[in-house]
Amino acid sequence: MKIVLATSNSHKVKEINLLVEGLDIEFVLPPDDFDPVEDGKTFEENSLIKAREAWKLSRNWVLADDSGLCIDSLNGAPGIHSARYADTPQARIDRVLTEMKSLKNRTARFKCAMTLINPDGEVAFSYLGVCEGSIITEQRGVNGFGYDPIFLVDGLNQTMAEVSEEMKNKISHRGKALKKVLEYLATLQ
Ligand code: ITT
Repeated sequence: MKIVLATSNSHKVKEINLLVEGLDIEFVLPPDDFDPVEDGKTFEENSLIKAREAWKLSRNWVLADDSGLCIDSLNGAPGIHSARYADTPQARIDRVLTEMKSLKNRTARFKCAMTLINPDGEVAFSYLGVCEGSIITEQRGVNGFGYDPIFLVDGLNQTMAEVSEEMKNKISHRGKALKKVLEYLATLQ
């Protein structure tokens, strides 16, 4: 089955297709005019906004994900503003490290809200994947993207940028949410 991935990020489509290799599922980009206004207050709301917008344009199965990093001692920031916390990925990391300079509590989590909409436009399934960890004081590792180099994964002595891609897919907020979505899709066959 074909599923429209409600994103303008073609890298995300490539990545997610690797995860469904061997299954009868292919993720595709939405039409070019996909440009949702992500003005929700939560990951779940923004995920639903993206999913609805992609469904309006395609009337197909649609999967949307909205994700980000939530840091307890920053009252949940950068949260839904993760992608825009500063101009570049490095500047976003630097901003977090500066804001946390004197803070003792370093606990944080990545969240990923996935929303699956069926061809009738109904929400068929939704799930919030969470990955617990803490923010270290100096970045480590070169894999992954975004805030991965400063996120130490709970239970591992590695940052998300030090684990392999395969491992990240197993333990990450996005990997966990996708697993649940695939379990749901398997019940339809
Ligand atoms: P679309 O909305 O078009 O899908 P986006 O890049 O804005 O693309 P998100 O809203 O899901 O996608 O991502 C928000 C930001 O959260 C992302 O740019 C990263 O800074 C951060 N983030 C999300 N998942 C992450 C991960 O696995 N590792 C590191 N940072 C992550």
